[in-house]
Amino acid sequence: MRVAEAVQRSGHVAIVGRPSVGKSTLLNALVGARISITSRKPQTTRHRVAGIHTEAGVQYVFVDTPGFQTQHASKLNTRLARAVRDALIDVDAIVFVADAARITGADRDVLAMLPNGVPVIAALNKTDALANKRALLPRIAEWSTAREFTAIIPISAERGTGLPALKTAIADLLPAGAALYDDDTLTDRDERFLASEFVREQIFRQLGDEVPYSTAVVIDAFAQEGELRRISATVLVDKPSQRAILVGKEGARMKTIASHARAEMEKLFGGRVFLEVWVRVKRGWAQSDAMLNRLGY
Ligand SMILES: Nc1nc2c(ncn2[C@@H]2O[C@H](COP(=O)(O)OP(=O)(O)O)[C@@H](O)[C@H]2O)c(=O)[nH]1
Ligand SMILES: [Mg+2]
Repeated sequence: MRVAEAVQRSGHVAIVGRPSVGKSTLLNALVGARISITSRKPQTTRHRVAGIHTEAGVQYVFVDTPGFQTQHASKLNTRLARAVRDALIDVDAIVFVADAARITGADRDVLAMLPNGVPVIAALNKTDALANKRALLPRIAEWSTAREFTAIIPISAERGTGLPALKTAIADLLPAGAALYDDDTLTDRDERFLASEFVREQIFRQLGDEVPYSTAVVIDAFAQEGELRRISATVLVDKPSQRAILVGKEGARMKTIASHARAEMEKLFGGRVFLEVWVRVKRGWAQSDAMLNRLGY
């Protein structure tokens, strides 16, 4: 554990925005570790995950949220929408993330759902992808009429641009108070949860459009033997055809998924991981309250 600096300010900061604007990438960049999974597909994030960052007398507890759901209606998505609303209760500040290149109706819908009385900072992300940086100024002007933001800050979560300015703006909004977590704690989630997320992340990254939304991951066993972690996971799918896609020809796709997930686990956990992944058909899991409870949604 690092020598504790005296924390004088601490608080919870929700990261919100429509799907795929880079909320989870931003959380990871702010924390300096990959704890929240990311992919090009909307709705990769399904759980509330807190990422904790302690620096210069300030402890930030960033809360990543699932994107507001529109497609794929199911009991699962009802629960995700509730998780987003719950994440906004009792936060000291909100970072509203939007794509610096465009403002969409979905952005405005998210903005309309934010509670009054909590200060909101707008972070205009992916500035690295802007062909013309001058396009930012009219966008900032446009956003400044959409709501009273404490600050509007252009950032690139992927490159780290603008993040010191964002942190400073957030720190100004946090109340005086002692640390809420040890200052070497990175997340409120345990390794078992993070392991299941890394498997899900690869499913989202390695597969086509539809199958990932029909999957969930259960950790059946998690044992630590010295520096080695032995992890056994099951991927639930809805139909046999999805299992075939996930497993791939002679198991090749599942092998890729498992080896990438294992590499991410080893990086975060800092020790070797032995990972086995099974695939099981469990019809209707996304509509089953009992299953959703067991999965922690
Ligand atoms: N070019 C660029 N892409 C980004 C940036 N931040 C996130 N992305 C990409 O946007 C996609 C969605 O990111 P993710 O963090 O999963 O979005 P979320 O759904 O809002 O959590 C991923 O492919 C990221 O790599 C950025 O600063 N620049
Ligand atoms: Mg996300």
